[in-house]
Amino acid sequence: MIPQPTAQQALPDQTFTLQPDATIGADSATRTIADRLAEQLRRSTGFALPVQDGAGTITLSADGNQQGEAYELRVAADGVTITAGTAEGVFRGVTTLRQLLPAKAEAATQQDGPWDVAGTTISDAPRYGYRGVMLDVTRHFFTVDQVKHFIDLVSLYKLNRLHLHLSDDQGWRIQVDSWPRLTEYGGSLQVGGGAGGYYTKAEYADLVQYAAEHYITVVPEIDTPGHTNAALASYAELNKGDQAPDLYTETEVGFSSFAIDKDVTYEFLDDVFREVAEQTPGEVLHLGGDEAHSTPHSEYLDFVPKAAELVVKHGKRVMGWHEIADAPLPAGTVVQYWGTEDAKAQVLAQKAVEQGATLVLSPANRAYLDMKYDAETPLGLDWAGLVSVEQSYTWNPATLIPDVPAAAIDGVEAPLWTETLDDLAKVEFMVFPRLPGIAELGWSAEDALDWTAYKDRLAEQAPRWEVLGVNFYRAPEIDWR
Ligand code: TNX
Repeated sequence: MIPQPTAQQALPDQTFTLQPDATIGADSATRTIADRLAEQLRRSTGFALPVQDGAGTITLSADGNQQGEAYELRVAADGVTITAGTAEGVFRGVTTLRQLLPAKAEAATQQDGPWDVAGTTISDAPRYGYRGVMLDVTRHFFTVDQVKHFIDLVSLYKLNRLHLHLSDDQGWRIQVDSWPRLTEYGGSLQVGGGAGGYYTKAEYADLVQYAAEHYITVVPEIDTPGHTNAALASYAELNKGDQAPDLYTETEVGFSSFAIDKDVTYEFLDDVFREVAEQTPGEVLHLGGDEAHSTPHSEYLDFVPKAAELVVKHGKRVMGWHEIADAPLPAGTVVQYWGTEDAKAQVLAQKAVEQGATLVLSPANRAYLDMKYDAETPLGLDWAGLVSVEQSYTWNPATLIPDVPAAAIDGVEAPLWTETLDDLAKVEFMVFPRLPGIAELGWSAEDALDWTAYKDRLAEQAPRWEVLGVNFYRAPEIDWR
């Protein structure tokens, strides 16, 4: 199982077998979760699996006895119960049950039983509240259906944040009514020069809703003041010198910047942040801030507080890449660390914490899913080094950055940049099998983290990915089943 639960005990001689007459019981809070579980198990088992109020063969209940994402799962010969304080906790418990069932339970078509689960009791709760994955939909665009499929896969590992990188040099991917050329023109291309794309407001709302049904909060990122060529190409007035550049479809970074000293820049960001915030039920809006190599540093230090204030004005907490920590930050800011082991990045993380910000850890040499696994990997980049499955798993979020108190760590996030990834099969190849390890670092207790044991649990995921049609990388480090 991944992530490893907090506590698990076997119940000997208590094997549960899902039978054709089984039912699923739910309360009002867990009804939708029960419906989704039933839908999947109907497909694979062919059983009717009616969902009913109260108890069933499998019973889901949010009874208020526990907080947040914690849940209890009991599998015994007479049935399965998942209880939690919240529907979110029940949902996490259902992902555990899905991993306890035979892999063929994930199939899209009817399979033969038996549908056995060994008797067990599990009591589980996460180590960190922020367990994220980032998808860059700018370098290559991914449709709503593709992102939904991505959500299906990542939610299996109890991730609870989907950071969407929505604007960059190569494309602007979310509709903004007050600045329509951002998408009409700025969203038209992608890396390599092919057609890009963008999410209309209705499509984006659908994505946010779909994520919410998987108990995943979307963290939208509008990257500023660098990584902005698509916006600069769409509106000449955002440029120093009022000259719009051409659209950009290559993969250099660090060449673009908003005009820091123009009022229109902040009028623009006020509108953009307002419209994006309106579409964001989550409490955080990410303003980027990375690699602003074409923004003079003194101007960058002026820009960050002004942009941050606009995010706060629209009711959101600021999130940004660690470079923003050089500037004063508003209360409640979340700083995303993407350093390797370089002192400069660590100092910025420390500076963030000294200001009262909290940290989400995405160390590029560990958690970057776009790094090659080894020198032969046909996709990906290698500027942060090669990131084997072991390298991505064997680090401790609590001690990664020296002199940062454990309480300052909100959690972990694995970013996937898509310069070299133009379809979902390539995305899956880079994400699996590394993402489940990052998910485990975010969820499981520190004393449960052990590479040798993890390797075996990871190997057991392969039959599931085969059933699900996931194009995972059969890393030679793992003894795959
Ligand atoms: C750096 S990491 C970037 C991205 C690139 C990525 C490629 C960071 C905050 N910015 O713009 O896509 O490297 O690995």
